[in-house]
Amino acid sequence: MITVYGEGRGFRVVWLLEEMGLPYRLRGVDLLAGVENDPEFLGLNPAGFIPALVDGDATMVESIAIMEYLIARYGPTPLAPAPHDPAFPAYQQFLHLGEAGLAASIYFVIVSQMLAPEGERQNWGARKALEVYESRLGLVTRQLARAPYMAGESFTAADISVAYALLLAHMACNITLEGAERAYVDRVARREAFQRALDACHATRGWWGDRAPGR
Ligand SMILES: N[C@@H](CCC(=O)N[C@@H](CS)C(=O)NCC(=O)O)C(=O)O
Repeated sequence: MITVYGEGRGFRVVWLLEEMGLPYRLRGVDLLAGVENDPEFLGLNPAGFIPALVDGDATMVESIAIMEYLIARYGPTPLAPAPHDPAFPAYQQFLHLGEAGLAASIYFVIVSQMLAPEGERQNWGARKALEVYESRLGLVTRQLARAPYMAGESFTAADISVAYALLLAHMACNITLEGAERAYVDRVARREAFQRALDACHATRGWWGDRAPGR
């Protein structure tokens, strides 16, 4: 049985598992309660961040790497175009841009706003991270002017990567979703697998509340 540890970016992994129809178990990890109180999880990921995945003998971290593993191990799936497919370069680019360009940047804006001591909330690093997020978002906006999804005409795992980052920025940072981005997030969130993932991810659902798309 596949076990996903922790929500946060683990929502991407759960969403992918729902899209692929793979059975899994979600085991919560409460970072706010202090990961040092969760020795079982620290045994899997001594660095203490979520999500982690355990599948038989395989233990992994990094949500995008985990998605690539699941696709390679349990695919093929239409969620990932093959390398010779003309959609593949855009797929690969946006799969990674969703984390490396978008979520990883906005995360430091969020933790600065929510967790930094009062006098350190407005800092150069957080402002730069927001600038990086906004510049990478420009690539998403340009793609949405050309096609309904990140890889073109079909929904793929690149949309799981990018749409999660847009939702994270919206929910945690009040970055308004407008126009094509709003329509895009609403479109992917109407997928049954997204709604099943939201049902499974209690912490995410509790956090997003009524603002969760499709609720
Ligand atoms: N690039 C990683 C980011 C993981 C990450 O930063 N997770 C956050 C919550 S969503 C976390 O665990 N933060 C606590 C920490 O980094 O110590 C991924 O995509 O899985």
